Amino acid sequence: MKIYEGENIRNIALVGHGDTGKTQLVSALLFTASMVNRLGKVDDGTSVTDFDEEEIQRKFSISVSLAYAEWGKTKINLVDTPGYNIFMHETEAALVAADCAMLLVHAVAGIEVQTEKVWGFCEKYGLPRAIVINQMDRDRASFERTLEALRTEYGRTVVPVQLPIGEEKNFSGVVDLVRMKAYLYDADGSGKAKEAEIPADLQEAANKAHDALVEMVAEGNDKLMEEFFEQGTIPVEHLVPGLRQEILQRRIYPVAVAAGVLNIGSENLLNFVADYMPSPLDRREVEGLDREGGETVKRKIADSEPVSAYVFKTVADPFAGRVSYFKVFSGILKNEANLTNFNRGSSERLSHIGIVQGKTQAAVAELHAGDIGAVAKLKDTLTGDTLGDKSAAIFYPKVKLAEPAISFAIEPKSRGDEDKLSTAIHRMLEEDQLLRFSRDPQTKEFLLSGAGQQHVEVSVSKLKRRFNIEVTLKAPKIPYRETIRAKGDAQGKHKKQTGGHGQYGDCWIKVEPLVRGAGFEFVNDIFGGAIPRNFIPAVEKGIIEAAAKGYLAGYPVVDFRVILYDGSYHDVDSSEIAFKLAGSKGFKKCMEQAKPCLLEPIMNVEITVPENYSGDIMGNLNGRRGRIQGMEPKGGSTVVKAQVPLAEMLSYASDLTSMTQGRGTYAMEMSHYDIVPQMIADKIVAAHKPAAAEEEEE
Ligand SMILES: Nc1nc2c(ncn2[C@@H]2O[C@H](COP(=O)(O)OP(=O)(O)OP(=O)(O)O)[C@@H](O)[C@H]2O)c(=O)[nH]1
Ligand SMILES: [Mg+2]
Repeated sequence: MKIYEGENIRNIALVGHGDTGKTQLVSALLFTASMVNRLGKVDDGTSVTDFDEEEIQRKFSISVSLAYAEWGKTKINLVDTPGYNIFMHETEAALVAADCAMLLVHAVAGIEVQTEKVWGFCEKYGLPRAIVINQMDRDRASFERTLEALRTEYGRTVVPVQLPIGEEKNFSGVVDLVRMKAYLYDADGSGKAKEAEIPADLQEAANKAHDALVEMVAEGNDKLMEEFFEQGTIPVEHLVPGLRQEILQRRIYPVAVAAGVLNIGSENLLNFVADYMPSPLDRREVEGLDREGGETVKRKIADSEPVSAYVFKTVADPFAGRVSYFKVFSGILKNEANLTNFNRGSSERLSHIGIVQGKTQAAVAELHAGDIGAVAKLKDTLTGDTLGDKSAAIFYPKVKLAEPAISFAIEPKSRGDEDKLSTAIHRMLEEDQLLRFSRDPQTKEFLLSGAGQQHVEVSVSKLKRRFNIEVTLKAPKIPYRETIRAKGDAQGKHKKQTGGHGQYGDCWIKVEPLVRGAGFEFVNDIFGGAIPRNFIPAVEKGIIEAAAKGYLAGYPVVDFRVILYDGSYHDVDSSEIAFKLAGSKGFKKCMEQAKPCLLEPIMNVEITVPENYSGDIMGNLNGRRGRIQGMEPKGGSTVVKAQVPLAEMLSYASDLTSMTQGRGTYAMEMSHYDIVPQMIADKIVAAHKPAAAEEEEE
């Protein structure tokens, strides 16, 4: 395997809405560059980067995959990312490894919800980007309409560098607007093009587009502007570096065209990436911290610096074990290197470093600053860790992702699988940063949480396929709470005098409501030793324990204050346990007076949908006891904000998918508890009554 220097490397992430053809285009580019010996197809399950069984079956990308194309003296590292809303956390986490992006836009559908989302990611991470209007061969594909939409949304710096030759079924090649040449593609999908003169019927449009491009490049560069004024144009040898510079500085977003399935445009795209897109060295430096939570320091992206690498992804392979994908930010990483994991203070040996081509890896002797690689079997390195030369510690920032929006209760199908389940799930958690596994302290259920229903389902499917563990998924129990709406005042007395040693504890307590979220407060208002000081914590403990068990339906009682103000004791018979029981009894008696009620968790929900669905979405939310908080347009979409009870949201993902044909996206966040409407509360209480009754009285 050839060794590449940073300036000859391109790290480009393919991003875009689901189904725009990213995975297909990667396979086309790889075939064109002779990296693989056939044109892989997503539809046949033979693409290079959707190799996971789950992806082949579902025909969309679930996780980020890597590939590389050797093109002339350049190695182009291709990062294929998912465009499906619930897997966008994968996409975001991998963008750290990219230095630029290829944003795919569907030639029929135009700008879609996730187009906006990934545009936002590119802004956030400062990535120069090229836009590819893809699937130009489809019925109703339109370059002009799509370009117009892009310019309306992202401004006049969105400038074509190519024009399509033909559209829909006549799409057969591209015009390169820099060199003013036409490239006609073979119909056999080889991805190879023949250079030709620009077709006569496109000449005028090409001239106009060329001039517009030249002007745009000149606008950002005084020297080129002068040249442009003097000569009325800019010669190609100046236009190429000028355009490259403008792209790098994000003053121009070039637009190209392609059809991945037919492999049209691939050669031009590979050339474009090699000639115009930035190398990792163009960033010059990268920021990190000198220690966790410490000061910001900068590291030059150069071979001459001490070696450092950031792990941006971990794959749990049932055979190879843990595989870590990393980017070398500085220095030269040699095979067999011993590096320090700064985050964990441990040392790691990187045996058999390699570069990744879909599901396979090729060994390399070394990787230079800016390159991307992989290594298996690191001891304790996980995603987000920095490895490097012991003498030059640096901590690259971890990517902060959104929190899971939905949880399901899971249970292994066969009883003996509990231990196996937890081991397997922990390997999957290493791989998927948004997946969470926890045990609800209240309901005792095991919970698997993710970005959406399908995310959790895919994880369950992986558990079965990779680790041979079958689980059942259930909607989780909703973590209701109980509270009080009025004051209460009562005595709790525990007295037993049966033979020998008796038990005696006696307290008078008041309860009163507190504001939402206040939790529990205990006030000791005992004067004159009515209860000896050493027994007071026992009273409090008795109340806390009783409150945790709930009064109405077995959910913890929250947001109330207890004031212990009187009591009595017995010199011999009083004990901690007696006062605990007294506290618990006092609390229950107070509850009788305090108008107890149920509280339910309310989520803040933000839903982004194509404009024409917003009416349906609002109607549906109203039906779910939702309160609409606001609605605003964003691109061609509408963002609806609402507060909706969690209980009503469990089945929402699938509803939303069917309402919007899979194009919707939403985020949820638990925001507060509010009182459950009486009718629903009655049902919940009724459902819990028998269980609650059993526990009564000690
Ligand atoms: N007609 C036509 N179909 C295409 C083209 N590119 C991709 N497709 C089809 O569009 C569908 C989606 O392609 P993918 O490559 O999986 O799209 P993606 O952008 O990777 O989708 P996600 O992984 O879900 O984000 C598949 O059925 C492809 O065969 C194209 O250029 N022309
Ligand atoms: Mg894909």
